[in-house]
This record gives sequence, C-alpha cells and structure tokens, in this order.
Amino acid sequence: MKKLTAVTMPDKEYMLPGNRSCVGCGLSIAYRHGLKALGDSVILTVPASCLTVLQGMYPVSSMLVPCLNTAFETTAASAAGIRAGLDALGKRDVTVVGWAGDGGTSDIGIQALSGAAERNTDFIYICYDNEGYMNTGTQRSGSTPYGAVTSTCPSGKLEHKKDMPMIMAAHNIPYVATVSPSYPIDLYEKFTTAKHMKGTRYLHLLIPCPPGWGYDPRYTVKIGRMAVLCGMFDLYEIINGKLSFYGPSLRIATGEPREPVEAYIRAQNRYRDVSMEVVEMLQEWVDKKWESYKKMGYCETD
Ligand SMILES: Cc1ncc(C[n+]2csc(CCOP(=O)(O)OP(=O)(O)O)c2C)c(N)n1
Ligand code: SF4
Repeated sequence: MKKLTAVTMPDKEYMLPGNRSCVGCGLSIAYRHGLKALGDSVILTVPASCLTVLQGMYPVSSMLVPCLNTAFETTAASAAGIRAGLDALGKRDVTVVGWAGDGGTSDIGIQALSGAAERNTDFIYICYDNEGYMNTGTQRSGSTPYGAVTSTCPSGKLEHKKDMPMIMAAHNIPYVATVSPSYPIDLYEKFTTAKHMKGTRYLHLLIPCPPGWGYDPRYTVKIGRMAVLCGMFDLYEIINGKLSFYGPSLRIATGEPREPVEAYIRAQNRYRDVSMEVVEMLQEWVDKKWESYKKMGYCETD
C-alpha cells in the first residue's frame, strides 16, 4: 500500500470551496481532512458553534455530508438517538459522528457525552478545541488555558485547562486520540482508525483560531506546530487503554527536549498580559503533564 502523503490522500472533497469560517481558521483544515477520512456513509450531528456557521444552512451550505444541527448541550444524546434509529432500520454500516466545540464538550455537553461513553454507544465524538466560546465572542470555557485573556476573563483565566481526552480515557472507551490540523497526515490516519472501530471513539482536536488567540491568520499551521513542540498540546492515541505518541510528541517521549512554552505564549495576543511568573506556571503545568504520561506508561513506537 502507498504511504499516505498530502498527494496520495483521497481527492474526493466533502467540503466545497467557500465557507463562512474566518480567514486562517484551523477548523476548516481539520474539517476538510477529517471528512475525507470519514468518507461516505456518515451522518453528523453538530451543536451551536463556529462549525454551524462554517457549514452554513440549507440551501447555501457548501458541505456534502448529511448533518443535523442540534441544541448546544445535546450532541452526544442526539448522536445516540441517530445511532438507535439507524440500528432499528438495520443500517449498521452508517457511521454516526458528533462534532462539537470545547464549550459544547467540556462544559455544557459533558453529561450527555459521559453517559454515551458509559454505555459505549457506537459513535465517534469529535471535540474541536479552540479554547473558548469563539462563535459568540471569545468567552472563557473549561478548556481555556491559564493566563489567556477572554471577554469573560479580561485579566487572564485563573484556572488550568480541563484535560478532556484523559477524562474520556477514564471512561475506558476503546479509542481516544488527540489531533492537530497542523499535522494532517496524523489527523487523517487517526480519523481512519476511529472509523474502523466500534463503540465510543473520542478525538480531541486543538484548533488555532486567529481572532480568538490573537495572531496573524497566515500563522495557523505554525502556531499549531508550536503548541505540539512545546508540549502544550500532545499528539497521542489510547487504544484499549494503551497510550502511544506520534511524530514530534513521540520524539519528546523518547528523549528529545521540548521547546520552552514561552515562545508559544508570546506569539499570541491572548497572553499579552502574562507575567514571567505565569509563563513559569504554564511551563510547570506542561512538565507535570509529561511526568504523568510516564507514570501511565507508554508504547515507544508509532
Ligand atoms: C443553551 C445555549 N446557551 C447558549 C447558546 C449560545 N451559543 C451558541 S454557540 C455558543 C458558543 C459555542 O462555543 P464552543 O462550543 O466552544 O464552540 P465555538 O463557538 O468555539 O466553535 C454559545 C454560547 C446556545 N446556543 N444555547
Ligand atoms: S472564531 Fe476561530 S474557530 Fe471560529 S470560525 Fe473564526 S477562526 Fe474558526
């Protein structure tokens, strides 16, 4: 089989040129490649978020996938309902996907998601994490990092980010993976892995967002890479409880030094007011996270 590259990725597009996201939106890159991997026979359910705006509404949507726009807190419940309906019709081969923002996942939608995961409902849940309620004007979410300025924490957030992928891993579901649009091959492969498994599968995407994070739209891919290279966001997957890393995160796991978090922090206007003390706190948070991976024990191969 040919090695997957940007050139050998399937040509078929499910997202037509032209959508309503902001210039440089990391979600557009992730959505385009994610949909390619999910392929045909997919039904999506999406709550109120930037993704509903990106998709647009019938009859002016530029998407070629069937999608149910659902209420903010109901993504996983709605996916479970779609799954039950398809099963009743004998349509086991249709993949059900819930695709929600971090507000819709780590805050308002967490109980429906936790319930569906506990029941091991057969669906894929994707959280695209732009680290705030961006569609409604950059409010703070449970996934906003310490120190970041939002419209509801104008002096910087005073709590660390919730670790959603590890919360989902604690549900003992078959598949948890973290993904970045800055690494589209890894993204495509993890979506494909998820597509071919059964039960609850959870993918967590870090989505750089130019207006919400405060950087020039041309740097989206670079900012996403910086997050991984400094360990603020890590690329891993947990298959049936076994943790393994990918690409730059694998190199870090096997001894390559991480970049300091400071360069990543200083590249974004949302951290404009952070003192050196806060930078050190964030560095310590990253260091502790990596210590906790060691305690979990991980597989050292891709
Ligand atoms: C119950 C409810 N409360 C508030 C809203 C308003 N609302 C719509 S989208 C949104 C923000 C969504 O944030 P997130 O899930 O992080 O996705 P993002 O906008 O960042 O893509 C909010 C608060 C709503 N639609 N329903
Ligand atoms: S606010 Fe951010 S996540 Fe939302 S469409 Fe714009 S760039 Fe994308």
